[in-house]
Amino acid sequence: MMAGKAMRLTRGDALIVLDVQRDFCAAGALEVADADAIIPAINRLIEDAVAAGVPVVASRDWHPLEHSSFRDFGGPWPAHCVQDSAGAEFHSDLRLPNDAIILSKGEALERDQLSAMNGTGLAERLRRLGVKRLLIVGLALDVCVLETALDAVARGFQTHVRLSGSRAITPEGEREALEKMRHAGVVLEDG
Ligand code: VGL
Ligand code: ZN
Repeated sequence: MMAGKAMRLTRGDALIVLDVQRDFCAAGALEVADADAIIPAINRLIEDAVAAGVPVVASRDWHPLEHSSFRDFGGPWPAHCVQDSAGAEFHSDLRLPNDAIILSKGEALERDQLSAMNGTGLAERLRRLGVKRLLIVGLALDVCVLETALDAVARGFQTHVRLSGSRAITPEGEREALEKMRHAGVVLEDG
């Protein structure tokens, strides 16, 4: 895999932290293996972002109780990140700044919304803030991170994904996601 150099957050950047919620972490309803291990790296990036005056965006998967992505309602996933449930809370070790931009997704009953950059207004909001380059971390690498990164590139952002701040649901999913992102021009940072 081609790996890019780890970028240093500076003016014109934004840090995007995707779905670091209890249901995707240890003992969660849709547990991603080793997810808890990424939290210290993400917290360090948040500190860097705050020090550099860079916006921090945190998305959360935020599903209604009978969401169509849940197995009981014809979807591929076990029920997860149900609105206002404990599993939908951000991991308690995640240290988000008070002025983080919190973005909910997956609220519509009949369709899933895996990308934080499709139908959320995020791209426009970041452009208004003068953001041109994104550093993306979070869960899951082969689902939300993949879809968000591809949308970000399509919307003209220089897009980096830091792999030490992300984990995939499956190894095959990870391989495919890395290939798709690399092909689209996403910088995959292994630092
Ligand atoms: C996600 C599976 C189901 C994600 C959301 O945010 O990566 N994955 N719903
Ligand atoms: Zn979901």
